[in-house]
Amino acid sequence: MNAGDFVSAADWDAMETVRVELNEFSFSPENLVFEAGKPYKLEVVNAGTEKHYFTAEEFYGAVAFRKAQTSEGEFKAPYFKAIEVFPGDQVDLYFVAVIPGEYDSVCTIEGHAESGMHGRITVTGDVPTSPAPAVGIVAEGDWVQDAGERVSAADWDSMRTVTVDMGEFSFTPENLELEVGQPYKLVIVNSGTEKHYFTAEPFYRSVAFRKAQDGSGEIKAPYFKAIEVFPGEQVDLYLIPTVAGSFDSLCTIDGHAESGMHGHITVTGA
Ligand SMILES: [Cu+2]
Repeated sequence: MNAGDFVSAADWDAMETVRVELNEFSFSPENLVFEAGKPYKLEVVNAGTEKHYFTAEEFYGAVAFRKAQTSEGEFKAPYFKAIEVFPGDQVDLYFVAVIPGEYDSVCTIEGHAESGMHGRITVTGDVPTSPAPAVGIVAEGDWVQDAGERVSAADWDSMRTVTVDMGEFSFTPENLELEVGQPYKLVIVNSGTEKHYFTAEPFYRSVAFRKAQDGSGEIKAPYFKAIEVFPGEQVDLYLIPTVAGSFDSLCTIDGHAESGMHGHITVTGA
């Protein structure tokens, strides 16, 4: 719950980089070891020819995430549920290892684990004391708890695509109008020359997320705290609004909101 404290306290200059390669059909290396209290960048590289997952939900719940990063952008979330990497692409996970233990990693695509795509992650050392972890209960998390059911039940063939274009310094359109229960692909394009955020935390907490997707892979999380898109790149958010209301969106980079990078998301319906 206090992942932010670990991320702030960590010495990111001392970050260690660890790489895991996904292949047909193995994780290489099969076993990863991290030390509690230390910051890491885990490069999840798909060196194969098919899409693969690096899923380790219990491990993902035992670390303090700073972000996931691709060549398209950055994703901030309380934790990640699954990471899918496209062939030849890479997703980097930045975190501080927190809770010692043994965790499983697996590719959840049918038949892949059985063919060898599984591994072990060990976090060594003692539970950090300064800061000390405040461990939350996922089932009590302040987000849409039945998102999985809503995503499965939805008719994604009826999905609507809504595009927001970010530039210096505006969101176009400034106002988005969405409906409760309707599946959307929210396309966030950065057609500017600088990095920009599309941050709308209360909105993101109020929707059922299916996934975020970009050219590198797919990222699943209970919700996203912030999405950053690099210049010339694009991130797609697949989601279903569940609550009517009016929400703010903004770019959280210093000075950008004041210069015009803000907007509204209005959700109507039941
Ligand atoms: Cu900006």
